[in-house]
Amino acid sequence: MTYANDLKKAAALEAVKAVKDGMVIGLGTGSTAAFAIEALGEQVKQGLKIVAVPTSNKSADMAKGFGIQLVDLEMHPVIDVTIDGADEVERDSLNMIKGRGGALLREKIVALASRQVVIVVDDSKITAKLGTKAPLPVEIVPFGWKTTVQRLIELIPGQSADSIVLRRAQDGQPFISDEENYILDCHLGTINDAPHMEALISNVIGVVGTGLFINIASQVIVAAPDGVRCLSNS
Ligand code: A5P
Repeated sequence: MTYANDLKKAAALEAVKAVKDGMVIGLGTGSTAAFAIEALGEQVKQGLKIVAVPTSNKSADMAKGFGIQLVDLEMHPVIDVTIDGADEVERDSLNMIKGRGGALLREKIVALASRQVVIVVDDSKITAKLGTKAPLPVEIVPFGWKTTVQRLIELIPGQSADSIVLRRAQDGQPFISDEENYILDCHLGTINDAPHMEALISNVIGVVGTGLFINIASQVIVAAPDGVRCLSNS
């Protein structure tokens, strides 16, 4: 295991301490959340009784492999605890950019249905301002996608065709999300007012959701070389 993976695992193991018998758990997506799914799988084998709502087909497959019972939001509209990763976390606000793994839409739906959202990251993800480490993913419907890109370029100051890029799969075809949409990676630079940017982009016709998660994290567990710490707004 690499050192980076050691940190991700340390954060994930701290997060799963919040999980108790009888809970409905939201399962995040990405390499850090995967460590949490694995740890929960081990606890389920030891007798932990939970049901879980996955945020992606990939996490669903992984959870099934570990013997975790999956349910959906129709059966369980309120989730007790969701454990998920992030691409960037703003230190003071705990606002985030998510969606590098393409699961931003389901991740946001699950997070907003959760009483508690525990984010697990290594310390490389912590930033003073969003937009400095990761592009902002924006999920859009495929129909008329170039028109949607043009609207975004016109709407967001300083943007061009080079800064708003259609995500592509390895074969060069457009990347398709689990909800069968396209994803734009928006290289906006520093986002000074994340709530305003979220409102601006969300209002564009064709946009299904953005990777800006505003006031959603309950706590952020950060693993660093000198130990694991918990950031919280409350
Ligand atoms: C998935 O769509 C993302 O939101 C992930 O949660 C995010 O990319 C973090 O992934 P890693 O833990 O692999 O960095």
